[in-house]
Amino acid sequence: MKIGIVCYPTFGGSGVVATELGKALADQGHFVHFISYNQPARLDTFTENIFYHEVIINKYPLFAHAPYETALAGKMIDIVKAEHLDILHVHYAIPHASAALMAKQILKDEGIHIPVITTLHGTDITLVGRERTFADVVSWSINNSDSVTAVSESLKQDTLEHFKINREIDVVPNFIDFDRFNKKPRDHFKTAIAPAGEKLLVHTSNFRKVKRVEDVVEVFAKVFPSIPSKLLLIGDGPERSNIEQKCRELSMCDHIIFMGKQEAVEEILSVCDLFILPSEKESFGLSALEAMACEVPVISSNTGGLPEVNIHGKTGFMAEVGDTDQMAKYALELLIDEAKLNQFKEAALQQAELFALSKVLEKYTVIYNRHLK
Ligand code: GMT
Repeated sequence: MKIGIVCYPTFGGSGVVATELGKALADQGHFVHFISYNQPARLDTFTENIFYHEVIINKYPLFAHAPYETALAGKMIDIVKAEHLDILHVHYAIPHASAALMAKQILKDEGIHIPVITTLHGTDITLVGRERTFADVVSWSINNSDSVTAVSESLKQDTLEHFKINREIDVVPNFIDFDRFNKKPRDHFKTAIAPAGEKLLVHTSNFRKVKRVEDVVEVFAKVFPSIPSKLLLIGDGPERSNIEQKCRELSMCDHIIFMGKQEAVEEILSVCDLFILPSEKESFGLSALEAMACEVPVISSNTGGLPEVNIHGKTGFMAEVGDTDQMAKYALELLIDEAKLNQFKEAALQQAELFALSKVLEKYTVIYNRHLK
């Protein structure tokens, strides 16, 4: 198959899932063409059947805002025709789905049929997509795609509840590549970060408001007096200075390490004891799954698709959004009881195995095959 994948090129979850999916499809022998405004962050090695096509918008004095959607549709048309693509798989509804449908319509007028698969990832439905300016376009794009997938049952229900949807949505969960995400023996690294054997709590995200990273700091500040520990914050983003301020207010700066954006996040996860994800909204929580694959239990909020990933009382615990007291209690329950912590670590790995790449890849190829002539 020749597959066009449209995604955001950033470290954000939808871009990561799209890129890893493309790489896995290429491993199976398919030809994969990525279309985006930058080279996807995880597309970092040369593979002979993976191609990257950049969407470039020339500056023009009239453009207060660059017309990305039009440029993207134009690029899709060009690549579908030049590379004889069989399918376009777009990740994140805005503006990828509507741009793909514009491309589809234009190609149809030229006698070319191209099926469009749209994968909904989260904030395209639960946050930004709901804004009045976007909602009707999102509904239309969902209704007119050839297939639509959502990364969790919760996201599917959210979509049906908040948009005018008149079609089926398939749930295809996010996945984990165990070749990369597994617990690695990195004792030297652990000794360097936690020389006195401190417990390591960790959080990774893009530091957007929706992630509530300040709650992570609060949870840590409530755990710290009872157990020698450190907090590792991986990532960066718009809330960084507010988070730093929170660390200062709580006098926790000496025990919290801002690690910035890290490529080899699995190396760091491998030496950690507990992953904290207190998001306001989270359609799936890929970062939690990555932690679990590295045998790190999760303390999360009970929101969106998180209960489908983090099993309360087994792979970690969940508390209501903002309830940092309860999250800290749960964290301590595990951190002070080594046997219980180890039991949760094992269960986290077992749960992550349900989302192994091979199982999920199959679901996408079944959907693609539905639309091939
Ligand atoms: O969570 C983010 O900030 C990134 C965002 C994205 O669209 O890139 O992630 C969303 O998609 C991920 C992959 O499907 C999911 O694992 C995340 O839960 C989801 N984020 C939210 O719903 C807030």
